[in-house]
Amino acid sequence: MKKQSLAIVIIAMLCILVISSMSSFTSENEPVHTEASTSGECIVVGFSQLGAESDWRSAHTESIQSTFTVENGYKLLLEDGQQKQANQITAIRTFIQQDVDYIVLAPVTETGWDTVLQEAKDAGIPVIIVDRMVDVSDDSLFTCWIGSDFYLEGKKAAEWLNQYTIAEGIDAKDLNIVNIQGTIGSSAQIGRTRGLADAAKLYGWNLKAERAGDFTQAKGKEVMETLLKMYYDINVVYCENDNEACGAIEAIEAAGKKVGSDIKNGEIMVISFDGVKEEAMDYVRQDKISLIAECNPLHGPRVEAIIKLLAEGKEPEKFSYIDEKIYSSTATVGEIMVEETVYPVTIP
Ligand code: GYE
Repeated sequence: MKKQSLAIVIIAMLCILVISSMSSFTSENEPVHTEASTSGECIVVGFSQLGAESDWRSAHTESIQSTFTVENGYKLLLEDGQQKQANQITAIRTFIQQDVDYIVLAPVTETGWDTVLQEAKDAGIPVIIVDRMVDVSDDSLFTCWIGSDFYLEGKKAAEWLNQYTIAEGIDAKDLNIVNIQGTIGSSAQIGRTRGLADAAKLYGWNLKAERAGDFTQAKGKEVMETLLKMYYDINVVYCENDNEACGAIEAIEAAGKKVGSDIKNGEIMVISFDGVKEEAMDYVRQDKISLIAECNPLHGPRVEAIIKLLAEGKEPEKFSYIDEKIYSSTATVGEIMVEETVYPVTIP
């Protein structure tokens, strides 16, 4: 008898808790999809990561994992897309079936997301896009996006090169550049490739080749080996991430050539992106990489802040860009100006 009445009291208290949390929810604008959270359980987040191609990607995954922990009140469902959009689409459909509270998507390429994002929208599940962008006909298919301005990163790298050549008295037409690109069709590739191509056209640099290196060290090395055989006069290698840069350096050194900023004395200059891989930052300290335009992978806390806003019924910014630095091995250029903003050069 005693046990029975205790059980009734506990059930009653639980009901009061659930009802009060539900009413605080419906009092705001549009209630977001948070069934699990309103019943006092963990918030369920489905994260479709595109793969594990680089050190940047590992740091990105780690940032999400260490934010959405059970201790912080979350249940994280993580799916690795292994560079295939089809896998990511399957993951999103599984998250919808599982009725998660939020979907976080790091898309491998920009196009081809309309249908599956419509499905998530129809299911009333907010989708937060991180890192690369999606190119969809209707922006209401996702809640918001957070990441880097990849075109700006490319412009910063190119403007630094322009200032460097001016300071060193190197003629624009003597620059023979090859670009080892990232995953073709990804925002990071599109923006960084454009940043260089625009500058090459504007300043009259020879952009000898653009080849996909898939953001991996192995492919960066392989592509560089091929390019060195095709062009004898390369003096700048623009790598669209640090893993490719490390691979390219292996290839250059194996071919008996020297990497470094001293183009006038025959060194091959390496320019890169990210600044996450320790080996690459060491290469900047050794002047094996001359410039890295930073790309910040620590999205976990930023995504959590967005989820908290949504849970309060508030609207996050549709697009949030992260501020980023440039790192160089040389103090030749003290600062650069891009889009009316001054970026000081950081020497690590
Ligand atoms: O630069 C690269 C990674 O999309 C910003 O993807 C990201 C890029 C990053 O593999 O290292």
